[in-house]
Amino acid sequence: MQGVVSKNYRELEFHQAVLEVVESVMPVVLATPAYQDAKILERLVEPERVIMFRVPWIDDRGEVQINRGFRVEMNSAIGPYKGGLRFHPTVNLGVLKFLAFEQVFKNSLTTLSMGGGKGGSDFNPKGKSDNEVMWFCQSFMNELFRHIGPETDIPAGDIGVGAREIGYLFGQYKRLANRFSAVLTGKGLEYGGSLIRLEATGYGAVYFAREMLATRGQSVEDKVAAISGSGNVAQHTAEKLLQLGAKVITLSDSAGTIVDQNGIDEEKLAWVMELKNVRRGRIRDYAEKFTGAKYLTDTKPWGVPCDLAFPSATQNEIDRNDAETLVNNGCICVSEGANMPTAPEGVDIFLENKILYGPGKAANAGGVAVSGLEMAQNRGFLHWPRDEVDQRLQQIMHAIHENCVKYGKNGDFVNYVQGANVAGFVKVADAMLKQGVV
Ligand code: NDP
Ligand code: 2IT
Repeated sequence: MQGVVSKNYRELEFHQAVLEVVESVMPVVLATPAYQDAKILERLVEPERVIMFRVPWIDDRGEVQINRGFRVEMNSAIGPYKGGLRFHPTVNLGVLKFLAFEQVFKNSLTTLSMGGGKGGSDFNPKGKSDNEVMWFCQSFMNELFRHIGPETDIPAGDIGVGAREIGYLFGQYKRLANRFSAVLTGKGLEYGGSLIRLEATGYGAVYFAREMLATRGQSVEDKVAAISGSGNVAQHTAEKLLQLGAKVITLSDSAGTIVDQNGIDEEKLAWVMELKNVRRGRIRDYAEKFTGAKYLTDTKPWGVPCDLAFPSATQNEIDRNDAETLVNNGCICVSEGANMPTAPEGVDIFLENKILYGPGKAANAGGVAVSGLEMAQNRGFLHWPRDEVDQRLQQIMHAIHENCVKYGKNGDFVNYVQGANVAGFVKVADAMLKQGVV
């Protein structure tokens, strides 16, 4: 860890992600001399390649703007680099290295053949016109296109990159490469996208919660759920929870939280989707639209009593206090739609209190898993029906849960952090061993 900290100066999120994995897998590494001789851990923390580039573009007023673009190609031991693109002002190399590192183990858990990568830019899509977003995406792809390919590196969406951005990125790739290839996932259904990819991360996080609850003879039905965020993952977590009979009482964005003790039903959720995906508005409007709902400025949802929590916004959104509040208010299950949303001190609280805690690399793996299914369909020139993709997603989330139990069971308690880290690690480490020092 000392080496990681000094060599990756000030990349705090990257240190955090590495430390958590190292703590989990150390007993396995110590028990396996071959891993030590081959310096598997030392190699895992060094990206195979990092690409960093200038993204110049011209805004609607004619002013030149410059952003920074990145792609972190972390590990390709078990498949081509795979992982999303994030467009958000907080994006920097350290954040993308943490996300790429997490992606390596997450993708390993999916049971599919995908290595780990992540990319993005400090571009802020908020308040930009569709044209500005298009110019930016085209300029971003002008450099990225030479580094990606269906057998090399296949990006997808993440924060700030949804259907609109993937469309513009795909269009520019196709134009530059003169090839209609499966180089991105999350594509529109008209041009090679898969049914259920849009919904997959949120649905998967609920399926994972269902698996965890079943180990204690419980179900999602009639439970009260708090969700953070109001983007892709939060919306489809809410949708699946409603289908399974839970009551959803919160959503949020970076400015605050709405609490609706009457429940956010299908109709209200459809309104939120239109607000967020079409009008690109703020969640605070919900409280003005629906009587009985309140808006809490600058507040996260974790103070609202709930049975189930689905952090679905961003990293480190649950600190020690939030975790204590959740547990003290009776929360029995946390399933992470976001990547690393719980700070290490919060994770300790969940584990000490032995609640059902599903870390992001297991609980939100449904998104990238269906990306893998999109790639499989593209390879076969096929388009599977909605039910078939959904069934496969449920099977994958079940398999991930089983694997976490296999490596994380300790007496009658399952430590899903340990389970996910060790299960994800072993497959990648064994592949690296077999491929020699590369
Ligand atoms: P979206 O851009 O669709 O939505 C992001 C949501 O999170 C918005 O409500 C946004 O609020 C909020 N948010 C973003 N940054 C912050 C912040 N710093 N503080 C508070 N709230 C914030 O992204 P997704 O729903 O796709 O992603 C959400 C999380 O899920 C991320 O952690 C992502 O890495 C993870 N994830 C996504 C997958 C996918 O398939 N899309 C797959 C697996 C994980 P605001 O509008 O105010 O910015
Ligand atoms: O964090 C993630 O797993 C994603 N943003 C989805 C990645 C993908 O390639 O679908």
